[in-house]
Amino acid sequence: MKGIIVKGIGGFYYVRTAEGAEYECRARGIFRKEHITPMIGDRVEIEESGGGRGSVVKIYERRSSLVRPPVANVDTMILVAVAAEPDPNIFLIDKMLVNAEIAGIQPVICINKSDIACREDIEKLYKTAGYSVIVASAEEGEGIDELRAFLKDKVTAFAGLSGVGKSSLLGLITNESLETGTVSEKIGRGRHTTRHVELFELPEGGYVLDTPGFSSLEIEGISAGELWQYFPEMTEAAHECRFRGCSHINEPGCAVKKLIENGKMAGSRYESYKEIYNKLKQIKEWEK
Ligand SMILES: Nc1nc2c(ncn2[C@@H]2O[C@H](COP(=O)(O)OP(=O)(O)OP(=O)(O)O)[C@@H](O)[C@H]2O)c(=O)[nH]1
Ligand SMILES: [Mg+2]
Ligand SMILES: [Zn+2]
Repeated sequence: MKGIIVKGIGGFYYVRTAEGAEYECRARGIFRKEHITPMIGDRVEIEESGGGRGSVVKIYERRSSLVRPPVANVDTMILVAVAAEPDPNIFLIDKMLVNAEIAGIQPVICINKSDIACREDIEKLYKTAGYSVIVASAEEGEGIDELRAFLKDKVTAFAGLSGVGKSSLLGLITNESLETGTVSEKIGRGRHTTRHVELFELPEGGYVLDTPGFSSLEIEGISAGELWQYFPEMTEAAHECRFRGCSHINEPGCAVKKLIENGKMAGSRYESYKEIYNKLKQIKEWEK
C-alpha cells in the first residue's frame, strides 16, 4: 500500500493511505543500516501487519527535504512573521528564505496579527525582493482565503518563530482544532506549544504541515560564492558585475551595489546577504 507519513512519534511513523486510513508503522531495519531516516512528508510503501499496524518498506525519492523544519516533499513554505509580539526577526526570515530557495521550495511571507499592528515596512521589504506577501489575522479571519489559494493540491509547510500564530492560522484553514498557546505562556513554560511536525490533509486537495517554532537556523549545503543565486532580487544584476565571480561584497564595479543605491534591493536584505556570506566563508576556511 502507498501512503504519506503524516506524523512521527517515538520511532513510530503514522502513514495515511490514499483511502484515508492511518497506520502506525515502524521502519524496516534496512533503513537504519543505510542511515536513512523516514521524514514527515515522505511518500512510502507499507506492508500491513494487522490491527492498524504495519512497516515502512520503501521510501520514494524526495522532491525536496528540509532540516528545519524536518520535512520532505514540501512545495510551498509559508513563513509566518508578526506585526507585534514576538518581534519579527528579519535576519531569521532572510535565512529561512534562502533555506527554502536552496531546497527548491516556493516561499511565501505571511504577516499575521494584523488586528494588533500593521507593518507595511515589512510587507514592502519582501514585495520589493519579489516575494508574495499575505497580510493576515487569525483573530479576524483576514487573509485566510488568500492563503488557501496557495495550498490547493500542494504540500505546504507553515514555519516561523514560536508564537507567531502558525497553529491558529492552520486551525482556520483546516478546521482542525490545533493546540495554541499565548506568547506569555510559551515564555513561562519555556517551550513551544506545537512540539511535533504534523501533516493535515485538506478537503480541497493537498496537505499542510504545522511545525514547532524555531529561532536559529544555519545555512548549509552551498558555498559563499553561490549565495547570490538565492536572493532573487540580486540574480539579474549579479551577471552585470565588472568581475566574474564577484562576491558582491567589496569589488569595484559591482552591479549589486547599484541596486541598493537605486532602492531595488533593501539595505537590510544586503546586510543579511553579507552576514550569511561571511558565515559560509568561515565554514569553508575551517574545512580546509
Ligand atoms: N491578536 C492576535 N492574536 C493571535 C493571532 N494569531 C494567533 N494569535 C495568538 O498568538 C498566540 C500564539 O499562537 P499559536 O497559534 O499557538 O502560535 P504558533 O506559531 O503555533 O506557536 P508554536 O506552536 O509555539 O510554534 C495565541 O495566543 C493566539 O491566540 C492574530 O491574528 N491576532
Ligand atoms: Mg503551533
Ligand atoms: Zn557584484
